[in-house]
Amino acid sequence: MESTRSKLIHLLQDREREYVSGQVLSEALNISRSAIWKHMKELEKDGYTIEAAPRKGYRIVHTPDKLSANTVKWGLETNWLGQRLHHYSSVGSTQLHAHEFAQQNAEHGTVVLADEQTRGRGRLNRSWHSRKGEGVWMSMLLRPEIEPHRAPQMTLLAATVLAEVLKTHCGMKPQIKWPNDILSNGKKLAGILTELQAEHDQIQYIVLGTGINVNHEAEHFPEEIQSIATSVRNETGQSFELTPFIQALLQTFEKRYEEYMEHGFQRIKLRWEAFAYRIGERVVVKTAKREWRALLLGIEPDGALKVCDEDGKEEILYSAEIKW
Ligand code: BT5
Repeated sequence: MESTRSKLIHLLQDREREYVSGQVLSEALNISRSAIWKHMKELEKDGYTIEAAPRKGYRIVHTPDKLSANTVKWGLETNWLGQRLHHYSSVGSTQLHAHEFAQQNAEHGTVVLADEQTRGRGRLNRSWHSRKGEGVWMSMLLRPEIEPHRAPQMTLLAATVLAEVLKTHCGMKPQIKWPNDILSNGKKLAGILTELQAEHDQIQYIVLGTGINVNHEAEHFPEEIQSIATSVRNETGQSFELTPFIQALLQTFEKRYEEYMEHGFQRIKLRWEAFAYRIGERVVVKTAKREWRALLLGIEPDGALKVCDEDGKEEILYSAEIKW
């Protein structure tokens, strides 16, 4: 059902605003004209407005704002990312669904989206607040042919994509705080969670989760994060439709991912540096064992963090948090 429907959308989309006859559609999809009609009724349930004219056929006159697999795929210019897309109104965590799909051999590029997460998660079992309809709560299933030790580069790659789209699509000036935070004016706008499944030195798959606060008003955040969290709307005074924003994210991610696969991390590093937060400044760094003041020197060619302590001793960190 799903793939016929997305083919149907593509056929109508190729001839945007023009009628496509039931005969043409039924031949292209190899289904009866009454089956076409049933699909049109399903699309209407998703919020599409479809005009059916005798002897002319069908055309889509309005694509809904409502998030659904169909609305995201309508007009999505990617080759593989999000071409298999699952949308839910409410889930515990999109990460869990993506892991399940991965274990059922779902394809590279499968995307899981939800309007709301009731148990959204951050790193180290922290929770991620995911209010209904106001943000992008999305997990991508990736099967990159890279060594497992390079997997953290995916987080940095995703961070540059988020920053790039927030800049071009929303006119913002976001900053990336190593490794996985996107900030605006020092407050957290988005977070990334990269989960890896590897065996025998080979990546089985990666589930890359992104949470972006888009249309929240300040008071929509729970009290405990009100002083640290922000949203696109909070920062720009404008609300944004989620569908085109998600499409821009998927399109940009696919482009940058292919660039990374072809040319390696170097180009991503340059982009990352253009958005980097507090490079050359003194910060507090925290690892599992200690917390200390250090100068943030930047990132290494492999994406690791380079800092210098107050005695001038340089250190390269693979896992740490920049506190402030
Ligand atoms: C992250 O963790 O920043 C990763 C967030 C990833 C969320 C996505 S949403 C789609 C997918 N499905 C999931 O279940 N997760 C992924 P971390 O660096 O550990 O930051 C977590 C901390 O950020 C929390 O302890 C809070 O202090 C804060 N926080 C929680 N929700 C927030 C929000 N909506 N906006 C800003 N900060 C938040």
